[in-house]
Amino acid sequence: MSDNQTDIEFPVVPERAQWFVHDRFGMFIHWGIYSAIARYGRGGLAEWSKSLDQISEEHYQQYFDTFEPDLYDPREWARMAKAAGMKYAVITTKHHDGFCLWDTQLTDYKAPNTPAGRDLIRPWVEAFRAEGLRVGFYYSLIDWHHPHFPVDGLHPRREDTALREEKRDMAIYREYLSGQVRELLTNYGPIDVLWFDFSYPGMDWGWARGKGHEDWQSEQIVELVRELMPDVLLNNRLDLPEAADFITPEQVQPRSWLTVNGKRVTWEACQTLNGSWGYDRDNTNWKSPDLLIRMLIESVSNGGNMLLNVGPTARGEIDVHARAILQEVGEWMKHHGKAIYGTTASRFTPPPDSRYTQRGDRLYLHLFSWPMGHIFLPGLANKVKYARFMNDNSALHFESGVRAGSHTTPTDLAEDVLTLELPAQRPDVILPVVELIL
Ligand code: H79
Repeated sequence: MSDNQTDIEFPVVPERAQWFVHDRFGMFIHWGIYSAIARYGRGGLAEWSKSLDQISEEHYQQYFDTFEPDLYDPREWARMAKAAGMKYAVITTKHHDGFCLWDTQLTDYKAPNTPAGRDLIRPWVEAFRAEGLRVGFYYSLIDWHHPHFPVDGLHPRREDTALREEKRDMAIYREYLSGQVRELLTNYGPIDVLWFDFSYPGMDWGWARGKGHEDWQSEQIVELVRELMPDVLLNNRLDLPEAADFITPEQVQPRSWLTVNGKRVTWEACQTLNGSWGYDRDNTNWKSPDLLIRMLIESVSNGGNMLLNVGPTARGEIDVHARAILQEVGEWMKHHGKAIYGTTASRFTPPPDSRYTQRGDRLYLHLFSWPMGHIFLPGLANKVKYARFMNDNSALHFESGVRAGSHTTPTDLAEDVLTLELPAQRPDVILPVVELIL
């Protein structure tokens, strides 16, 4: 195309999801009694320890009996999330081990019965709302504790299970599941996101197969959810694509706008700081703030969100490493948040080693590398009114066309190029961004 605009068809975002595609950046929180195991599991999934290490119910009980999160201060978590530039948060109300952080009436396997002695979700919701953040509940469909959750290949200690497989009745578990969803959507005020995890009908162990929408009876869950909270955003892990408000690539970084049946959809990449969701003491695979910021930009420049996880310790703290990373990300977001919030993919094609995000007449050029002297922006000749760095609003000079005397000019540069001059000194920020006013 002559103006170098690619032919992006932007999906129509339903009213209830508009805040979500505006806010772009959220905090995922994985916290439970597995946080005390803190063990570098296979694949780094410390929260999977019970299954990965085949821990018996009896052995696992010690983490329940000693759960003493004396430093738990959700207001501090909320302040950290906000300072990092995050606009919403999603917490594990129950993970696969079946332990519940709230005061559910449907099981004794809950925080109030540990030394914690109270509902840990209520103050969390209050704290995050008080900081102006939207709140979401993660809820595990999988449950390795419930006596009627049918045993499969992911289940720990198959031979240990109190109720033999043939005595397990999925209908009883389904009642429990919907009862808990009802509690979560009834007792904590309006909830913005409901994040179910996960369906696995493709997994087949011969003697058992993974569970999907027929097992959960997902249609009924969706019906209940919509009756109780019409505007809550539902993720796509109920194995019922048509009910999903957004899709959830996990620990992968999409590099194009994700589609379902050929149509662009709302999506959110969930990512870890170090490969583990639950706190993982001996894990040192920390991603740098620089990499995390690139991942965020990669998501937003392709029309997606990023949900970045922290795994608080069993004392209830976000540990020093995670805290330091969040602080640096927040420092960048303070200056560059305008290039993230309310922006999406651009129709313009960015030059090599850079990305565009755009909101109306504001086009943001994220410079993943630092070219010498100038950079050519295809398709932008005579389209830019003003250009500046975001960190200090310092103006940048530009010219339509290829600037005379720029020796690196490739011969095939189109006439519609804009030459943007860059100083020799790269701005002292993790990742420099130029704001172009069209
Ligand atoms: O809650 C976090 C994870 O614990 C959960 N989803 C995020 C948000 C999750 N982890 N892995 N999965 C979902 C996908 C399943 C991966 C598996 Fe495996 C591959 C299950 C069996 C093979 C990893 C390796 C877990 C067990 C063995």
